[in-house]
Amino acid sequence: MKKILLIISCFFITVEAFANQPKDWQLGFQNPASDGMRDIVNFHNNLLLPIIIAISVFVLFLMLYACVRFRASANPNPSKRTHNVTVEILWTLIPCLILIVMAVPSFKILYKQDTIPKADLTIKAIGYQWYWGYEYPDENIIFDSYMVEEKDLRADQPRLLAVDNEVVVPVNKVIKVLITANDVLHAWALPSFGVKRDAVPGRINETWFKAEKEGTYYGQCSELCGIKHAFMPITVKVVSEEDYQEWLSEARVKFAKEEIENDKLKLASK
Ligand SMILES: [Cu+2]
Repeated sequence: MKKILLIISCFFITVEAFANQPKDWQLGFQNPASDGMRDIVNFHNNLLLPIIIAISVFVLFLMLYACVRFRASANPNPSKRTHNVTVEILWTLIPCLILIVMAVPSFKILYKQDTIPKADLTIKAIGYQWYWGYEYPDENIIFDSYMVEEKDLRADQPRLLAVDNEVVVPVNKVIKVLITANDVLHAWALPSFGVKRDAVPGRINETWFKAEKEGTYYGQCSELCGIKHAFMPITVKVVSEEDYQEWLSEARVKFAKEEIENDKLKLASK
């Protein structure tokens, strides 16, 4: 009963309550937090869903109609007809037209996602088996981001989604993400931003987002990459410009690239 009430309440609670991460009994997409994701959600809700529902209802009607109208008891002598040119032209043309109607806005969204505006900040995400490494090339920052084990979770951290070192980015800024991998294919995906790109070893893919709301956003590796594929989440913290500058000054010391490289050199020479 409780579950039924919960499902029903899902339809009425404002979207705001479902921000940033997947929820129990969730239907549909996570809340959009960028323009790109809003386009995707609108495209899905206002165009794809109505078409899909209309086709399903129509096919169901045809099936029921055929079952009743042409049942054996009412039709002792079944028709032997095999071809009907008009019907065949129609059932080829109409699906083509439906596909064209869907393709036009779909390509519009794809092209919009593909054109990266002038970036305010560039970050680089590197997929490893099985964690993500991040670099802020202009800030000389580099760090690894591991999932927080269940036993170590803080009360506010979701299971299988929280990481030890989050990516921190300022709100309302164009963030360009360079994505690559070091071993096998991974994919860097953040549903709230409408971002998903393969991380391919030896090649750099790029994407971008502009987060409109402060908050913590969760994503996951979305390319089957091995036994711990499910345990390399992505956490992006969107903060105000001041908080970002504060984080930056700490991170420049804590995650300084030279320090880490020097450490590795020291280890190597030992
Ligand atoms: Cu992966």
